Amino acid sequence: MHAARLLHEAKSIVVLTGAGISAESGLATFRDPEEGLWSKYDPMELATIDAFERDPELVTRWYVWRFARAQDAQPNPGHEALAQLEQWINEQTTCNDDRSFTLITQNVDGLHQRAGSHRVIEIHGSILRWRCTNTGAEKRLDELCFDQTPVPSEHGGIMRPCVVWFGEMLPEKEMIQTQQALESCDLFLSIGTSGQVQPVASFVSFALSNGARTIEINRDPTPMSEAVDLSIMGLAGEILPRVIDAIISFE
Ligand code: BV8
Repeated sequence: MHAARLLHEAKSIVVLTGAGISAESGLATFRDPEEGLWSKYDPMELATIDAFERDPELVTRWYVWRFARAQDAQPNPGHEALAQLEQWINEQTTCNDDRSFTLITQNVDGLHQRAGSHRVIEIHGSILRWRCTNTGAEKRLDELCFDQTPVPSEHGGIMRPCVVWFGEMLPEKEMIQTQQALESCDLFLSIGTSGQVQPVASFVSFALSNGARTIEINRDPTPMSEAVDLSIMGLAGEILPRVIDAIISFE
């Protein structure tokens, strides 16, 4: 498989994932319609500071519901394959064969870490961490009580999820880590993202301009499908395990 050969030869791999990699864990993506209570709400409208300021109770309840779904979900073979790839690269890295692996995710569900991935940059934050709107003091979600929503903080504010909402800047530390990884990568693999949200959607162009080879694995065509070296249409949970098995079989 061509993708496996490119990944096997790469020295510095950057993987970008979007909501599509969690779809086979049963978590709705931003563009596939949700069922039930939340189907009448547009995630693009709810994931904003304006929505939170307008109706903090509704937005808090939405994130509590999304967290409960994420907690009940299990990492799928796509998540597990990426954790296996990171482990394989770490095993290949010796003193004279310096390889690196970086996983940048737009997802806030924590499934990559639960699958065993370690070097994960949560470029849009995480619903597992919440912070006070007054002081920024953070607490883990399991330290909070959601009997009352929005959740009052100990500092006279209310608690919000540590996610990046539309209209908010991306976290500086994660952006610096991302830029460093993109500058040095020789292979960029995009999985399960529609490539609609900036600035993340521009990462592939940045990698291309730095001479990296580029692969996309996605259920549907995206704006990057024409630009990448290899665009593979299909389900991440089916394709990624086959790619990783092929890489390891090259040895
Ligand atoms: C910023 C965290 C600077 C929260 C998210 C006007 C005013 C303000 C800003 C803007 C503006 N106009 C444009 C902008 C910039 C804006 C933006 O890009 N808007 C878009 C809508 C045009 N971006 C921002 O605001 C960013 N900040 O620019 O700061 C600034 C500041 C002020 C003013 C101007 C500029 C912040 C963006 C971050 C928002 N937060 N998430 C939460 O999760 O609740 S975004 C959220 O949506 C996700 O994190 C992700 O990034 C995005 C959803 O995209 P995907 O993950 O790709 O999911 P999607 O459903 O779209 O696609 C899934 C794909 O998977 C599909 O292609 C499908 O085919 C595929 N798939 C499905 N199943 C499978 C599969 N593939 C493989 N296997 C499967 N089984």
